[in-house]
Amino acid sequence: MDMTPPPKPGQPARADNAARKAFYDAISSHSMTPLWEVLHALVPPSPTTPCQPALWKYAEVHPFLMQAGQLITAEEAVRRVLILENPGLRGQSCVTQSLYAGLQVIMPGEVAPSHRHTQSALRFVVEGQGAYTAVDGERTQMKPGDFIITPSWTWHDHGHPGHVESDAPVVWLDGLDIPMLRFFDAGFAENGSAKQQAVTKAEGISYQRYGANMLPVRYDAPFGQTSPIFSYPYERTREALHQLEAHAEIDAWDGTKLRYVNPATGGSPMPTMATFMQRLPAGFEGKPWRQTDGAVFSVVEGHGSVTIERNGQSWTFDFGPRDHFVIPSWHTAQLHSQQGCVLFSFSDRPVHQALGIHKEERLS
Ligand code: GTQ
Repeated sequence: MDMTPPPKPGQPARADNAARKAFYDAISSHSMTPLWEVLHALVPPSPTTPCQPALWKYAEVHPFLMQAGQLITAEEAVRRVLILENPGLRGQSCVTQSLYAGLQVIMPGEVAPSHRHTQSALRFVVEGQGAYTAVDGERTQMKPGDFIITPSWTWHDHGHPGHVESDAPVVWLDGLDIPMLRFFDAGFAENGSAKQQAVTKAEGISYQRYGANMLPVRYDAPFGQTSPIFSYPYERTREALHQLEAHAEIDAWDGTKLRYVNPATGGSPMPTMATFMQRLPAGFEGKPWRQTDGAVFSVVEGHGSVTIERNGQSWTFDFGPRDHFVIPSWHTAQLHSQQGCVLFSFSDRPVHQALGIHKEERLS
């Protein structure tokens, strides 16, 4: 005998599973689905990302970059890049849900032809000398550790005029907001009519105009919300961090960490991506933290390790120069370094901040 009490007036009877399934099938053919089956996943108690902690050791990546250099020219490829694809997001060309990262290689004598797109790009130079990138009529040399910006919708080409026989390939990390623009369906792109854009400005002119803690008197934001500084040279960043480490307090979580700024706004260099450089002193045993912005790291100098934890799972990555790793959203991370090291990183933090959803916890 069914002991279930009869439904009270206004309350439906508990449908059995078969009846529910039939109902879901019926509404499915009308492009509808019940919220109550997915509510928990849609509104999780804390971020549940498919993005996984990941490490790319340069010793493993480098031979493939050189092989790519033999397989296809920069001109044919347009951009000869090996995408750093997050193992939890294979097939999506992204390193986190919102960010793209890749290692681009250019050989002496090559040109990566001019184009422009609404996606913003950052270049972080990993290895080699002699290549340049051109934006808006100005070229800048790419030296290891330099952080270079390609603002949204600006013509850009890359080249390596070096001698084919004696000069080495140049490799840099590309960081782009490709997945974000894809999410918003806001991507546009165009190829240039000329392979290389005309050089109309003296090299370094942007840095003199915007990089001396001064701005033109009638400042007109040449790239909208993006920083007018084209290249942030490593020698300046390195010296600042070196002096701060020697003479100022060292943060227990970050070591000595600075963020790159748009000098006109004090905000991030690009509207979608924040960039950072930090130095961990020798013997550093960092405290754990977590933040909603998943971050991509490029190791500049020295060695260390990062321990990452989430829901009882843990990962430890030992890193050295030119290695790359990812700390996903809301994963607890701790940095360690015996000998000291310098780390570049970037994330989508400015978007979290603009939306008022950025969250960071510093644990002890
Ligand atoms: O250099 O313009 O890694 O358009 C991906 C897309 C680099 C670039 C990438 C791009 C570029």
